[in-house]
Amino acid sequence: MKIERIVFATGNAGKVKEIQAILADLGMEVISMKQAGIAVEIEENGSTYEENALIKSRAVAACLKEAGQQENTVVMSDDSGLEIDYLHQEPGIYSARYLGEDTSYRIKNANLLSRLEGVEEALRTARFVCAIAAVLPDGRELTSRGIIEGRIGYEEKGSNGFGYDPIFYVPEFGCTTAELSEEQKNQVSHRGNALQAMKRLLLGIMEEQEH
Ligand code: ITT
Repeated sequence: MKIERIVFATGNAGKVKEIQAILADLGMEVISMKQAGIAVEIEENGSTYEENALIKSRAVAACLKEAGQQENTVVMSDDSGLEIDYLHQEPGIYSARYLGEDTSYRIKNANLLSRLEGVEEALRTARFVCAIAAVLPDGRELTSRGIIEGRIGYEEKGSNGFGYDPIFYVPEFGCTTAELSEEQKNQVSHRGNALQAMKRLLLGIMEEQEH
């Protein structure tokens, strides 16, 4: 089985940018589902990040198959979220839908900051979680997970990244993930960790097929 192309089942432009950078060293074509000409509404009704990621990858793999375009192609997707301990791991798997899918992150971030008003630093712990799911050309499925631990800051800071980055403070760096360069964020992020693990799984499988 040859793998020459990765189609990413995501409509989130912020993710696509990070994913293409993290997977660049595989030397494969990495494109979004939109770039592959696929537009499909996917209902993310799983109860875990892994389940939702598999739902997205399976849906796009089925579309590619129908279009006769699945040859040598791996479909991958990312399901991720922000878990705030003080809020009982909210917004979690509902991170994109929190306060409504079309609500700006200015409003979502301001809302979360206000829900943590007066909460002391030690209780502001949070993490970004990312599950990656892959459907291989032969139908096999793989998943991986990555995490980055941090704290919710006291105000929005930084303009890099996307989503909740301006309120996610990483103590080791002394700044938010929106203040890190894309390269720095990808080296330590939930998405970077999950994709590095997925890369190792894929390289193992490609090698296994060669012998
Ligand atoms: P797709 O399902 O099309 O991939 P989505 O944005 O709906 O895009 P998710 O359902 O996985 O994706 O929701 C993930 C949300 O979690 C995302 O929209 C952000 O709000 C948040 N999030 C995940 N990773 C993040 C990161 O690196 N920085 C900031 N926010 C992040």
